[in-house]
Amino acid sequence: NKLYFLLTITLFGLTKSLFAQNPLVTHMYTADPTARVFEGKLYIYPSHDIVPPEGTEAPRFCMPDYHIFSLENGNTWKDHGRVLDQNEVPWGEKNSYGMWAPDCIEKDGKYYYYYPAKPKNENTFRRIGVGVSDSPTGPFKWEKNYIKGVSGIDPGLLLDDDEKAYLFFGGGHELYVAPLKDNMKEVSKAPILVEGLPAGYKEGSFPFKKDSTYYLTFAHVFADEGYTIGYATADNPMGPYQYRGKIMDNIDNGTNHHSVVNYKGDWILFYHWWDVSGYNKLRSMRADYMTFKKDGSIKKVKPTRR
Ligand code: FUB
Repeated sequence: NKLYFLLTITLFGLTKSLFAQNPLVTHMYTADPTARVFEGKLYIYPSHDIVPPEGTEAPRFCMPDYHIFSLENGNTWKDHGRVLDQNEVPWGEKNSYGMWAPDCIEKDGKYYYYYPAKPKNENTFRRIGVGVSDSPTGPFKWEKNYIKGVSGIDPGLLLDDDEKAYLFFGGGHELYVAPLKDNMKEVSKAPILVEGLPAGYKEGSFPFKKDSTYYLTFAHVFADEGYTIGYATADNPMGPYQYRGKIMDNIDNGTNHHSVVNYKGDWILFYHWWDVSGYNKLRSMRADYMTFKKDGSIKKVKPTRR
């Protein structure tokens, strides 16, 4: 019995230490990690920060492409390589280094990857494109045009229990939501402003459902504190939402795009910081466990320091 107890404690400790290794990868800079569990396997769809190539006029963030990661053997993050380059976006402006936070969702055995990019021949900040694949790691077949009627950044996808999908997007202090058609490539209704978010809502949104409550997490900026992660809940995916508080205090990171998943029964918050580079435009993805209280509220997450 004593041996069994010791073994259980050890295994529990090992499992719990998976994400204590922060940042998750160090061979490249990764930001805005959207984590997803597909068929029991954990994937991350982050964006990619780089040092601006010589001669490139540095945009605010220098982001040329996307990679996909999966967790292998419970402890190794496999880089599946470049899944989309900025110059392969059919409707995108070349060399704009504007491949910001993406998301990926599965419906009926197909994987849909959503990403923002700067459109060509248009004075619009970002449009959102989509690609489809039979595998969570691609290759994806990229749609020739961006999603009509949608203009913004930070696509966040929700697939409800009734198989209806919703696209959240925005940035610039406003978040919008639109239901998607069954083809997952078009909105079925014009986007509406998400109601009930607090003053200081900044960007990003990660929608998910738990116990019939819809949760939205987002970057929330306080005048005296800077970027934090906040959350709101609703009875309906389209809102109105009610602000519930902070999940993470400011960690002096400049931005805090993140996601939440339930992996093997544990809730995990994926976020980024710049602990490798020392510069907040060269970020590194991280993860820490997150817990819910009985009333559905979320306990604040303290980032693991190495
Ligand atoms: O990484 C580029 C942008 O910064 C993201 O789209 C925002 O959410 C913020 O993290």
